[in-house]
Amino acid sequence: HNVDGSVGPQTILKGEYLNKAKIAEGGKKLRKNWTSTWVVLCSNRLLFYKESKQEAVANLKPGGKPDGVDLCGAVIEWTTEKSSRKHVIQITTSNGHEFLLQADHFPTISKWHDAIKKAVDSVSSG
Ligand code: I3S
Repeated sequence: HNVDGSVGPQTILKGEYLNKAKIAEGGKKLRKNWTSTWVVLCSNRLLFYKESKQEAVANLKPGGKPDGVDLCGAVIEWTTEKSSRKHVIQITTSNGHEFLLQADHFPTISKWHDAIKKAVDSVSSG
């Protein structure tokens, strides 16, 4: 799945499709809606695209402005309570947005968990 989803020199983990659900915005609970999202990790941000760069090119569309999450001060944790799905991680941003990310293949989501945690730790410590 590691086609070139690179978005610049800051990219530290290339795009991959993960299931994403936003469950709170600014501390306010939202109705959960799982969607397959192309996720790219940069040093201080997690970006969500509707489609991979390859597909955007194939569809002759610009990449579009992605949804993004500021990782500074964010908390990332495994959760078994927020979903009946397996292999779910929760990201809570400093401004109270909450996201779930999930993949059926455990090694996939585990790799993203570890990479996001590293990014959070390094961007939050200074
Ligand atoms: O936490 P919830 O409310 O049980 O999440 C489920 C709902 O989002 C459901 O949609 P509806 O509210 O339209 O029924 C989804 O279809 C389910 O996938 C959600 O539960 P899981 O356990 O899959 O996260």
